Formats: sequence, structure tokens, C-alpha cells
Amino acid sequence: MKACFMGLGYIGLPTAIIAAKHGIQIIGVDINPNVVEMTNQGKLHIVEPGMQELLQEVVSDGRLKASTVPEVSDAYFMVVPTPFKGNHEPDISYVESATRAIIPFLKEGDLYVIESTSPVGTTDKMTNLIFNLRPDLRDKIFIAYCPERVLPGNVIYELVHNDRVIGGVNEVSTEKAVEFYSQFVQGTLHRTNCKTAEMCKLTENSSRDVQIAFANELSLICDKAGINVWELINLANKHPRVNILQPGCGVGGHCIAVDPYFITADFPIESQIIAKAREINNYKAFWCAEKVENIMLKFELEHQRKPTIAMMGLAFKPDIDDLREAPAKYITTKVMQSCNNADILVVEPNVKEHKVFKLTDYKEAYEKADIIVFLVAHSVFKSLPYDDKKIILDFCGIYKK
Ligand code: SAJ
Repeated sequence: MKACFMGLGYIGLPTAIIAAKHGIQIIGVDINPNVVEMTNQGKLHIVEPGMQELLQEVVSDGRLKASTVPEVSDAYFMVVPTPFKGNHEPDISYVESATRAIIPFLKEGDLYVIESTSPVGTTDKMTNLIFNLRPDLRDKIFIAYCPERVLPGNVIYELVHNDRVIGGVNEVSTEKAVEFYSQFVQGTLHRTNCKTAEMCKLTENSSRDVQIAFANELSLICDKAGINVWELINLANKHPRVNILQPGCGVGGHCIAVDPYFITADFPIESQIIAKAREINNYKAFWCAEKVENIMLKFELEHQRKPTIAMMGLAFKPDIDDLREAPAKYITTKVMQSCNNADILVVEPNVKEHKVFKLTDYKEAYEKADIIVFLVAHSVFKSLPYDDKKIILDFCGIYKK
């Protein structure tokens, strides 16, 4: 069995590695020659615990090879990004170009699977594209959609143990895809059709976005009412049927802050809560930045000097080094722009250096600053002593009990 993975990013590469580890011959394709070169040298270009050793193993025994172009295989997987355009319309051009790239290699009996998060109807669109260019393959290949669900940082475990939803364009396609994934997935493989599978992925991430928006909305209400939101949520969650998530400085990353737009773009009238949740979570980051700016002005008025501020954390969530779509990065940038000359110390303990921000050690920043702004609940921040002489803005619950 030979499988071709189109896209060697945060999901494509780990999936290709795990599949190779389970005895499948893999050709991993990426348009970035650096990624291809590094992968062929057994060097992981992403950060994921335990993955480096696995990559080295499957590359050195020849089970995984990377290339900038596809090769004839038995199964093809589209694992490329689906960002959104300026107007929040989904951009499926990477899925389309990856599909176009493998069309010449397709032969009777092959399996074609989209894993990329995609708007509803994408699998049908790609099916039409394939059959328009290769009418000889109509009813002779198997086509399915199978989204991933892994949490960065826990990918090796989740790729194998999570349940998966698999939706074919017809039942035989679903079965063929189930047969493929059962080679390395121990979780249950749930069969459905491709539209439901596409919508299921969008639903999972939108559901989390809506729940976080609820927590963020509570945090705004509590700030006005003078109530500790962390204590409030903890108490409300003692109810057997209530389970509120945690507020933060906004929602980041490349999934939850993006995928709901794939629903709102296609169903603008119906998706009221989903759209509002996106607005609330975006607004929370803006609100945090305004809060910092106001505290800085107040400090300056009271002390007749500009404060030193520590912006604690840049990543999109705790204990990772991934800064993509990070609200903490947005807030830090906005604060820096609004008060030039102020002494702003930027902290991100999981990143060594950054192109834009000069990074300061977290202990040093905490000691030097008058105002401490906790943006990300990194574990190391929790060991800092509480200094009541400093002004502390805790947007992520560092000091929650
Ligand atoms: N966040 C909060 N409060 C919370 C939980 C999260 O503010 O209580 C924030 C985080 O700080 C972060 C953002 O939400 O900024 C997203 O973090 P996350 O841990 O909720 O999710 P991701 O983006 O790392 O991964 C999600 C997961 N989806 C769900 O939990 C439904 C993962 O399983 C998916 O595979 C992934 O999206 C994806 O690739 O779609």
C-alpha cells in the first residue's frame, strides 16, 4: 500500500509519520522545498513532542520520503491549509491545487480523501473537478472526507486514539476510507456521508468557539460588576449540568478562530450565535488592549512618568510555541503602537527569539515592570510570587484558585 500525503504541515506530517510507522509506504508532498529537504533529512520542521524520533525512524528505514511533486500511489490525502480571505470567505484554492496535482496520477481503485477543514460541499466540488478532467475514472475511484481532530501537543496519542468521522461520496467510498484509517486508528471510525462529515468538523470547532465566547462575555460582565469571574465559573460548574469554559484574552490558533467563518459565510442568515461568538471572542482581545492602555495612562497621571509594562505571553494558548492568530500577539502589538516610548517588555518563554519582538526573560520582566499583563496562562508564570506592589492585569486566570 502506498499513500501520498499532499501537505506536510502540523497535521499532514504527523499523520504521514504515524501511517508510515504502521507499515504504509508514504510519499509526503509539500510545495516548500525547505520542508521537503528537512523531512528527508529526518528533521522535524514543526514542534510536536515525540514526533522527531518517529520521523527519524520512518525516514531512515525508507518508509517515508518527501518530495515537491506527487508520485503514483494507491491513496491520496489532501492535508493543506484552508484559510479565509479578507471578507471571511473560505479559500479552498490549496485543496483545489493539491487535487489538480494528483489527478494525472489517479488510476482505477484508488482512494482520494480530503482531511483539510473545508466548507460544506467541497468534497462534491473536488469530485466534479476530478471527473471533469478524468471522465474515465467515474465510479472507478473512491472519494471521502475525513477531518482530523488532534490537539497540538498531544498529536501522537490523539491521531491513534481519537474517534474519527468518515464520509464518502457513496457507501463503497466510505468503506474504502474506513479500511485505510483502520490500519492505524484505534478509536471508532464513524461512517456518514461527505457533507455531514464536513459540517461535523465545522460544528466541533464552532461549538467550542461559542462556549468560549460565553465565558468571555461573562468576564466582561464580571469586570463591570466587580465579581471574580474565575470564582464565579468554578462555582457555577458545581452544578451537575453546567460546564462553562475559561475566559481568556481572545481565541487564537488556526482552527477555532477560523472554522466558524466557513459556516457563517455560507449560512449568514441562520448562523446568528456562531457569528456573534466570533465577534465576542475578537472583541475580547480589543477590550484587553484598551484595558492595558487605560491603566498605563492612569499610571502616568498618578506617577508623572511612563510605566514599565510586562506583556506576559505571545502564544495562542498555554505551553506551546505557536503564535499563529494569537490574540496575545495582537494585544501586545496594539499596546506597543498606542504608546510609543513606553517601556514594554515582551515575554514568551516558549520562543527563543522573534523577528518583531525583542523578548525578555519572564522573571526579569516581572521584576522590572510596574504593570504585569498576563495574556497566556503558561505554567511557568504560575510559579511567580504574587507581588501586591505591582499592578496586575490577569486576563487568563494565572491567580485563579
Ligand atoms: N481557549 C479559551 N478558553 C478555553 C479553551 C480555549 O480561551 O476554555 C482558547 C485558547 O487559549 C486558544 C483557543 O481557545 O486561543 C483555541 O484553543 P483550543 O485548545 O480550544 O483548540 P485548538 O485550536 O488548539 O484545537 C482545536 C481542537 N478542537 C476542539 O477542541 C473542538 C482540536 O481538537 C482540533 O483538532 C483543532 O482545533 C483543529 O485542528 O481543528
